Amino acid sequence: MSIETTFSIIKPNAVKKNAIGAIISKFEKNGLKVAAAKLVRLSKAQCEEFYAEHKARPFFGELVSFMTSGPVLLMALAGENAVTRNREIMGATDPKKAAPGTIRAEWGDNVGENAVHGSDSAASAERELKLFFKSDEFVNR
Ligand code: 3AN
Repeated sequence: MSIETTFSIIKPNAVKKNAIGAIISKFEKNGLKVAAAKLVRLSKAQCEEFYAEHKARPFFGELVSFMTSGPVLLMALAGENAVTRNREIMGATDPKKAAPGTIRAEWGDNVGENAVHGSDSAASAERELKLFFKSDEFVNR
């Protein structure tokens, strides 16, 4: 059994829909626990650093502007194979292609405004968690 911690963001469109509770409930029902959480409004600089690998992509400006458009919930999610499990619960990047019952199928609007972010590997999770949480903000339970 491999217990991991991954990084998750409930994006501005899902926060606006008042879906924070319903989305966390999906994670909890599927074996993930919230180990840290904060509701914040990200700055442009924070988003640009977070999405640095997408800097050259044509949608970068749109992505940063959307992610700074309203509050987001930043979370650390812990559980068995948390990185992969979180990606399964989120569904495909494009909500139109996301499997029924996944978060993006239910609350995503389009490929940019797709309700949630989740780290794509253990290495990304480590980098992303460090960007937004200090070590004393995690709770083991
Ligand atoms: P994922 O978040 O599923 O790992 P990536 O890494 O391909 O997907 O994309 C990172 C983020 O960039 C996505 N969450 C999405 O919000 C945004 N994005 C990806 N493709 C597009 C696109 N064609 N137009 C607008 N935003 C996009």
